[in-house]
Amino acid sequence: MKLYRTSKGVLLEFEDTFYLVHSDWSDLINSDSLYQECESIIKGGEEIKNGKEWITDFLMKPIEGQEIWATGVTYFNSKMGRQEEAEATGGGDFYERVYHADRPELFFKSTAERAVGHQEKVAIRKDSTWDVPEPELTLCISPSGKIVGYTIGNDMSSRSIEGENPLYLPQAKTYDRSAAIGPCIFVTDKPFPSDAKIYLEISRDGQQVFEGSVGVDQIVRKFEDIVAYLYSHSTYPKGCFLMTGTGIVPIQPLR
Ligand code: DO4
Ligand code: MG
Repeated sequence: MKLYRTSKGVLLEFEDTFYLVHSDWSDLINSDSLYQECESIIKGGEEIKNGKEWITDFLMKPIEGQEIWATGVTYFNSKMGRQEEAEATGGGDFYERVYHADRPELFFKSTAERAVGHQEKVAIRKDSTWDVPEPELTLCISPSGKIVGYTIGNDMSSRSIEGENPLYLPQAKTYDRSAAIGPCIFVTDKPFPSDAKIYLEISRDGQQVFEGSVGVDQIVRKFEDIVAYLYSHSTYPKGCFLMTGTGIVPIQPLR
């Protein structure tokens, strides 16, 4: 089941049919029983015939006041890429250590206001010479710490700033339009499909300059463990989104 936030109202898509949802977006995605609520919306049967048009023409980012957090170095590829680049500046060891440690890397990524939605433009810093998109499975987490849904996130990163010194990470990661999220929230009562794959294609002027893919089963941590660290000494009254790290690392600066 997929939930979309549009300027005409909230829509639930199930088996190619769209249903109107009468709840406020944040109240809805903050519910610990989101899956059951979606089931009753379908039973209610208020179908919207031109739902496809709503999600094409009136789509909004699926986030209102939630914070976006991110974890990293959760895939071997990310650990290796960053380790190599930080070796020159003496920071390589941190990535090796965090990859194996109990405590995950967690960093604040974005407020809802700074983030953009599906097919909106992200930004590249003017003071950066190497920039990559990081396509990441993103968890939608309720205020109680329950994972209620999933979406797609782009953790845009300045690799040149991050590579210069790990202490520059907040500047490499957090700036206006550095996070993209959406298009929808995928709701399931089963564990996230372990055979799901993430694909990335980068094109310049219509020419493909990079493509890559990774299976989400390559993540070395359990989602619940990362969420436990995130929620251990912080509250999220409006819920929160958590990007789960990238496994696709373009190695060359692309021009
Ligand atoms: O430690 C740097 C950031 C890691 C990251 O964003 C990722 O692995 O996705
Ligand atoms: Mg990342």
